[in-house]
Amino acid sequence: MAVIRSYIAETKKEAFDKVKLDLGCDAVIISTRKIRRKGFANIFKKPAFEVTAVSDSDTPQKRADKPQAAPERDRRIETLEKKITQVSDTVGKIYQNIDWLKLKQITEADPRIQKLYDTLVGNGISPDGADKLTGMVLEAAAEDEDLTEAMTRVIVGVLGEPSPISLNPGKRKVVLFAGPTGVGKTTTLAKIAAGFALKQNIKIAIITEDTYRIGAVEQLRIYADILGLPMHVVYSPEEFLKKIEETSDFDLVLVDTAGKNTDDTEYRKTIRSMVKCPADIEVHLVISAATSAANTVKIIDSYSYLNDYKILFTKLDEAKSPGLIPETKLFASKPLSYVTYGQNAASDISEANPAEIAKTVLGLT
Ligand SMILES: Nc1nc2c(ncn2[C@@H]2O[C@H](COP(=O)(O)OP(=O)(O)OP(=O)(O)O)[C@@H](O)[C@H]2O)c(=O)[nH]1
Ligand SMILES: [Mg+2]
Repeated sequence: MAVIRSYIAETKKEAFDKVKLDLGCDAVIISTRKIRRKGFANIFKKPAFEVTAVSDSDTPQKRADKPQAAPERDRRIETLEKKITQVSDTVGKIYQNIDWLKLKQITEADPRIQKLYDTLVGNGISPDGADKLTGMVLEAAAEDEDLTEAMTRVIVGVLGEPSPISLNPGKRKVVLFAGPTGVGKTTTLAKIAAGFALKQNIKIAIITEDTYRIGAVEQLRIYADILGLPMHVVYSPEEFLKKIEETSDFDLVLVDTAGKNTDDTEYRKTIRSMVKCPADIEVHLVISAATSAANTVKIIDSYSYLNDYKILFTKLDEAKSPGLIPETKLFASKPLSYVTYGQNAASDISEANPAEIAKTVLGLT
């Protein structure tokens, strides 16, 4: 019975050698072609060669070519032959299961995917992040779809639905800003307070537990005075609870926290006890967009003790690109709230806009 098998190798010669080894010198080559191996890791590799050959299994070359040998050697060769046949059968099965249509798309998409990858990396996404995003595009892109459009769609999807502060009439909302030192927690709180105070007729109060840094209370008091808002300083979780009770008739209570190393166990304890208070507290984790991806992973890790929070990116004006935002969203499932891009207290803040972020990251703006 005739046997038809395919062999894949880096070069044509290697593929021919495999044919000879497995089917013998009598095997007839019926096709050779360049292929790309499946798997995203192989996209940028050189194409491989696939050679398909046919042979009469009743007259294996192996036996004809074989020099007369001792029975022991024959036995070992036979075992080896069996093993090779098994391996080549397995390879054949794998080959049959390859999604050729997908592979064709990948092959055709190569230069465009490479270009997208370069753009992402050039705009602050790590090689790993760019790998993930381009991989997602290959999965998500419809046939003939423009890949930049598909990538925009993928990034918008990764960024998810933004979740800025929303107020329910008659229900007070407490919003707490946490995050590493100097990222802009206090300034952002003032920006948000200003935005709500100017646009809506609502009662706002400010609470700060940042009695740690010199000048922190004064800094916030200046903002509170300008906006005409009451401000309370608390020195312990108990005092915080008391103030939360006292501000129950407010619409929005904004809480500032001290900037400390996020690994600081005391800081963790403080935030945890504040969040545990009976009022429903919405935490916004403030991260500077100029932070490195590696440090952001650490920051997100150090907040894993909180079930729920939103991520707020500051200092986009200081970052080369908003690449850190989709990068972060690849490993942190929390929703985005706001982005800030300057030191002006009343402006330089807006709700996170996924389409805009995606366009900037793709160099389309
Ligand atoms: N360029 C730029 N600077 C900002 C932005 N937001 C805040 N800043 C500046 O960053 C510095 C620190 O801001 P703060 O609001 O004090 O930061 P913080 O997180 O409260 O700091 P700590 O309380 O000390 O942890 C200030 O000089 C702010 O003006 C921003 O979006 N862009
Ligand atoms: Mg502060």
